[in-house]
Amino acid sequence: MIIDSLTVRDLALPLVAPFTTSFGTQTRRVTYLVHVTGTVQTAAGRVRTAGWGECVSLADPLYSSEYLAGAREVTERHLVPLLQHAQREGTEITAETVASVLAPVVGHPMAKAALEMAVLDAQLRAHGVSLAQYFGATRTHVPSGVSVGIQDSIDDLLRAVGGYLDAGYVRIKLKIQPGWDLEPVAAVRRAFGDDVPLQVDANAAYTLVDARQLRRLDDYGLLLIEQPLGEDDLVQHATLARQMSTPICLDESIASAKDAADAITLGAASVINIKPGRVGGYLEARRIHDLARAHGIAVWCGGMLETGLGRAANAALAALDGFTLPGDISASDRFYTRDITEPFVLENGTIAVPTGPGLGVEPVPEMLDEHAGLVQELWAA
Ligand code: SMG
Ligand code: MG
Repeated sequence: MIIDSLTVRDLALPLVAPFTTSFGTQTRRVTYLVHVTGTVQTAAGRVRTAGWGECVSLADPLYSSEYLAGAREVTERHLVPLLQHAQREGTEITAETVASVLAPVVGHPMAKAALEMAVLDAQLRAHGVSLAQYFGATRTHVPSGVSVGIQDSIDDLLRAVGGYLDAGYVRIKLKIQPGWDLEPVAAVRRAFGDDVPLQVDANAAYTLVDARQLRRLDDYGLLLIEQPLGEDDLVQHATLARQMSTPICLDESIASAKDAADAITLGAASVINIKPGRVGGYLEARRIHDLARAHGIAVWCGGMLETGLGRAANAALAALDGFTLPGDISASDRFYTRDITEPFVLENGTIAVPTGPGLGVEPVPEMLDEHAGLVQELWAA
């Protein structure tokens, strides 16, 4: 496309309830949205178009080294200028070229992914193609799992899990940390039985010294344990994988298709959580899906408390065949009283994959007025 404007807007949405993980508690989702406008050459001629992106970075560098103010800053000072320079020099900015144009900047995958998402949305809207079609995904609905934060008590946990099961979620993920692992898992199994698809996520809260404790989780028939050890601990994850029968799934450790290849080669993961923001965008996410599939490694789509924009894109990605496990793609009301798009709702334990062009959803202007900051122009027409 030929970009003629790019703006960002800060956004802050309150969560329906605090969400606690091993690294901290979120009470609201703060992020920024990217909006890009321009023209695209199509079979029908040159058409005007626009697209939305959403940054999945969290406010503080606790889940990843990337954090929101840094992502916003690198976008303004480095990434958008790279796109402008490339366009001036005659490189067409498309979803397929964004990553290589931005490659000189080291790191900052979430900031890069937000830009790529906006360009991809704009490009597909111009061509009248949905994101799911673009990926080659055929499923119309994706199974919906829910991530349950660390609670103040086992009673609170059982109430939360019971509510989600009643709502129809088809898989439960419990956040764990040292001191909150075996007991909550055992309590959920006791209360809801052995047939509930159940998995845990430690967000890197353990070390290999804890191997004996982690191995005790093998008694509970978990689908997987997600990111027990540190982000950089691929070799140690491989060691742990040989010591326990619960499949190891990596989240924070996988920042690219190359990381996924390394993890598979080392035996550090038998399942991969794919988060497009964490790996620099939906195109790299798609490559990880393809790579994992070729190796017989299961993947599922993770979540970063996305608004309806990111939720729409994640649903489209998860509609690909290789996503064989339910993702963290819950209904909008799991986190938000009111989403910034039309809400995603649970239908028989699934989320419908949008069918409209691009993301297939758009922010409701009234919600932006209420929850977004001023429009900041990073690339003026
Ligand atoms: O969007 O449903 C969601 C959140 C899922 O647990 C979730 N995400 O490590 O997988 C993860 C976490 C990262 C964000 S925690 C604030
Ligand atoms: Mg995780």
